[in-house]
Amino acid sequence: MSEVKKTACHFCHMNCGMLATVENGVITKVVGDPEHPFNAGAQCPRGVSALDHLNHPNRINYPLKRVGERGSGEFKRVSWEEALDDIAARLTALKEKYGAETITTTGGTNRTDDFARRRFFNLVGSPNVVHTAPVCWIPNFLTEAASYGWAAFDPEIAGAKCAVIWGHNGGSSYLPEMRGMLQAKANGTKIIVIDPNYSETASKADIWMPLKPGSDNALALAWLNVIINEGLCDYEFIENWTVGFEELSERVEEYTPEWAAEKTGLSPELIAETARMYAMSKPACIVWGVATDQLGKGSAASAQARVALRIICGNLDVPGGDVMPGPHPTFITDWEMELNDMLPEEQRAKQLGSERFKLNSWPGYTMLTENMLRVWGKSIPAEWFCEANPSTVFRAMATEKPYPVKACITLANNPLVSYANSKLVYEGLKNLDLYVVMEYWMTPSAMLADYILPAASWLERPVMTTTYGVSDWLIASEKAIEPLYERKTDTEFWSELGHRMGQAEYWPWKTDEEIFKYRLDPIGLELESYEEFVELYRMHFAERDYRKYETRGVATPSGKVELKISIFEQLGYDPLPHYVAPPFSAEAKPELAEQYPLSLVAGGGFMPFFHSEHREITRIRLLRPYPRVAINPTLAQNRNIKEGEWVWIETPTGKVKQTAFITSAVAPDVIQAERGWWFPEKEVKAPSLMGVFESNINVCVDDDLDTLDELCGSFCSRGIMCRISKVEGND
Ligand SMILES: Nc1nc2c(c(=O)[nH]1)N[C@H]1C(S)=C(S)[C@@H](COP(=O)(O)OP(=O)(O)OC[C@H]3O[C@@H](n4cnc5c(=O)[nH]c(N)nc54)[C@H](O)[C@@H]3O)O[C@H]1N2
Ligand SMILES: Nc1nc2c(c(=O)[nH]1)N[C@H]1C(S)=C(S)[C@@H](COP(=O)(O)OP(=O)(O)OC[C@H]3O[C@@H](n4cnc5c(=O)[nH]c(N)nc54)[C@H](O)[C@@H]3O)O[C@H]1N2
Ligand code: SF4
Ligand SMILES: [Mo]
Repeated sequence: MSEVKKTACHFCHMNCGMLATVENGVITKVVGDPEHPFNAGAQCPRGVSALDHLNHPNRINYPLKRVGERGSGEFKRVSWEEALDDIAARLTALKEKYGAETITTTGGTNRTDDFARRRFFNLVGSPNVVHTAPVCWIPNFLTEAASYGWAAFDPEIAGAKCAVIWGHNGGSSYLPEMRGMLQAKANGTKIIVIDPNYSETASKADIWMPLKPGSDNALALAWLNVIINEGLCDYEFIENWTVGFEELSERVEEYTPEWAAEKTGLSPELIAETARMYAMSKPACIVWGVATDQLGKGSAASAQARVALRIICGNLDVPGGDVMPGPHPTFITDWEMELNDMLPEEQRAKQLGSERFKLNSWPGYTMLTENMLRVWGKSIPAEWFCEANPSTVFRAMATEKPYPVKACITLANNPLVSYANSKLVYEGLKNLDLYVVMEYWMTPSAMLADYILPAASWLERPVMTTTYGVSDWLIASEKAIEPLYERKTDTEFWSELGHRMGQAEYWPWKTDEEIFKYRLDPIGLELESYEEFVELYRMHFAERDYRKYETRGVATPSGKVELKISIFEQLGYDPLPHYVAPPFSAEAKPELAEQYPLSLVAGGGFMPFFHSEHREITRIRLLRPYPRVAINPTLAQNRNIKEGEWVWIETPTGKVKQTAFITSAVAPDVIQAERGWWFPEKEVKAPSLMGVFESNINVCVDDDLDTLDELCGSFCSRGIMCRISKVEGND
C-alpha cells in the first residue's frame, strides 16, 4: 500500500511543505510540496537529506542511562519506564531538598514542544527556563512590544517602496524568503542591506552598507538625526498616535552622520543619503535580523533606535510597512496553553537574573502582558519572552550561587556549542546532580548527561507552525509514520514526566494530534480529527487588518505608540534611544586594542548547516567538511595565510582554529568565523567531547555579566576584539 503524507520539514524555521511517500509503513521518498506557500516544491540540501536523518546509524533510538563517569561516553540501554520513573523520583527529591527553582531546563531554537516545557515547569514551580532567546530575536521583539504593544513582526516587502534588511541574511538563513525579496526588487522595491559582510543577500541589494561589526546602534541613531533634522517625518502620525517625539528629537541631536561615520566606518554622505531614501520611500519596512540581537550590551538600545525609525516615518502597521500581526484570535495560542498563573509569585521572584535583566523576565513580562491583554485579549508566551538568564544559570550550576542549581533538562539544544563561554557551560553541566538530554544524536552536551532520551523527528510527528503564537496564522502538517524504535515526541516526554510528578490532570491528551485538535477547535471548523484539518485546510490565516491602533488602541501604558518607552522607565532603564559602545570594541576596551587588532563576527547562519546540527550527515558534510573563517586577502597576505590553511582565532576569552576562507566579502580588519562546530567523528569522551573545544567559536565569546545587554542579558557575538595566526606544524 502506498500513500502520500503532507509533512513539513523542521530542519530550519521555514518549515517547508514536504510530501512523504509511505509504502507498507516505510518512507520511500520525500519531495518538496509544490502547493505549500513557503517553498512551492523546493528543498534545500538539508531538506533533501530527510531520509538520511531519519535512518542514520548514529541516531539515538532507545533511552540511555550513564554507567561510567560523567563524560566517559559509557551508557546502557534502559526502558522508558525505568528512565522516567528514576528522573521523576530524583527531580522530586531535589525539589524537596533545594526548592523547585533548583530544577532548570535549556532549549534552543524554534522546535515543536512550544508550550509543553513551560506548562511542565509552571506546574513544577520553577521559573528557571532558559533558551538561546536573548541572542535570537528577543531584544528586538520586546523593545517593539514595549513601544507599540506587539512586534511589527511581518514586514511587507512586497508592497514596500524600500526595504532595509538589517543584520539579516535570508540568502543563507531563510532561503525560501529570498524569492519574495527578489520579486519585490523586480517590482521596484529598493533594497538596502546593512551588513559588514558581502552576504548572499547583500549581493542582491541596491545599496550595501558594510558597517563595522556591532556599530548598528550608531547608524540607527544617525538616521534618526538626519530624518528629524530634515523634517522627513510623518508628523500626522506622530501628532495623533505617539508620545515622546520632543524628547527623542532632543536626544538625537548629538548623533550626527559625522559622529556615526567614525563609529561605523561608513561615510557621512552615505549615512545621510540612505536615511533620506528610507524616510522618503513610503511605505518602507525594516527587516530585522538577529545580528542586532547579538550585540551584547546595547542590543535593546539599538532596537530602540530602529523602533523609533519605523514610528516617525509612519510605517507602523500600514500595508507595505512593518505590520503587527497580533495573536491568532481563535486558535488556542501557546500563551493560553502555558498555565503561567500556576507559577506562584514567590517562585517568579526567584527567577535567576531577573533582578538585573528585567525586560525578558518576570518583571518586564508582567507589565507587557497586562497591556497586551487589554488590547489583544492574549499575551505573548512566557516561553522565550520570560526566562532566566542563561549566563546567570550556568554560573549558578558551576558555583551554587546565588543558590544551587542541581538539575537540568536539555531538550532541542546543544548548550556546549550554542551559548557563550563554552568552558563555563561545561563547568556548569558537569556539576549537576541530574542532567537529562532529549536528542536525535550523541552530541557533546548529551555526552555529559545522566539520561539521553530518543527524540522523534519531523517525519515521525505532526508539526504545527504557529511562530510561538506571536502571529495570526498557522500551518499544520501530519506525521508520515509512527516514531521508529523507541523514539518519542518532545511533548510526549513532558506529558509523561508530568504524569509522574503529580500533573496528570493537566495532561489529558494522549497524542500530539489530540492537543492540536483541542487548540484548533475554537476556530469553528467542526473537525473530526487533526488529520482532517491537514487534509482539508492545512493552514488558517486570520483576517488581517492594518492600522489596528485606530480600532483596538495601543497596548502600552499610555495607550499611544511610545517613542519614550514608559515600561523601560518603570523598569529603571533609559526610555529613549541612546548610544552604547559595543562591549568588546577598541572603544570600550582601548587597553586591549593593540594586542587584539581585529574585529570578530562570531556567527551568522550559513549553508548547509543549521547551527550545530547535521555535521554527521555525509551528503551535507561533504559540502562543507571543515569550519571556515572568512579573511580578507590583504589580511591573509600580511599573516602569510593561504586558502584552506588552519588559522588560530584568539580573543582574551579563548582560542580555537578554523580553516581560512580568503574573500573580499569582509574588510581587512574584520574576520567572520562560523559557529556551531564540533566533530561527530572525533573521540566520544571527555576531555575531547568530539572536539567541542577545538573550533567552536563560543569558546572565544565572553559572557561576563557586565558585557550583556542590560535589558535582556544577551551576549555579544558581533564585533569582538581578536587576533589570528597561522596554525604551525601539528598544533
Ligand atoms: N556565537 C554565536 N552563538 C550563537 C549564535 C551565533 O550566531 N553566534 N546563534 C544563536 C542562535 S540565534 C540560536 S537560536 C542558538 C541555537 O542553539 P541550538 O538551538 O542549541 O542549536 P542547535 O545546534 O540547532 O541545537 C539543537 C540540538 O537539538 C537537537 N534537536 C533538533 N531538533 C530537535 C527536536 O525537535 N527535539 C529534540 N529533542 N532535539 C532536537 C539537535 O540535534 C541539536 O543537537 O545559538 C545561538 N548561539
Ligand atoms: N542555514 C542556516 N539557517 C538558519 C540558521 C542556521 O544556523 N543555519 N539559524 C536560524 C536561526 S535560529 C536564526 S535566529 C536565523 C538568523 O538569521 P539572520 O537573521 O539572517 O541572522 P544571522 O544569520 O545571525 O546573520 C545575518 C547577517 O548578519 C551579519 N552581521 C554580522 N555581524 C553584524 C553586525 O554587527 N551588524 C550587522 N548589521 N550585521 C551583522 C552577518 O554577516 C550575516 O550576513 O537563521 C535561522 N536560519
Ligand atoms: S531546512 Fe531547507 S527544506 Fe527544510 S525547512 Fe529549511 S529551507 Fe526548507
Ligand atoms: Mo536563532
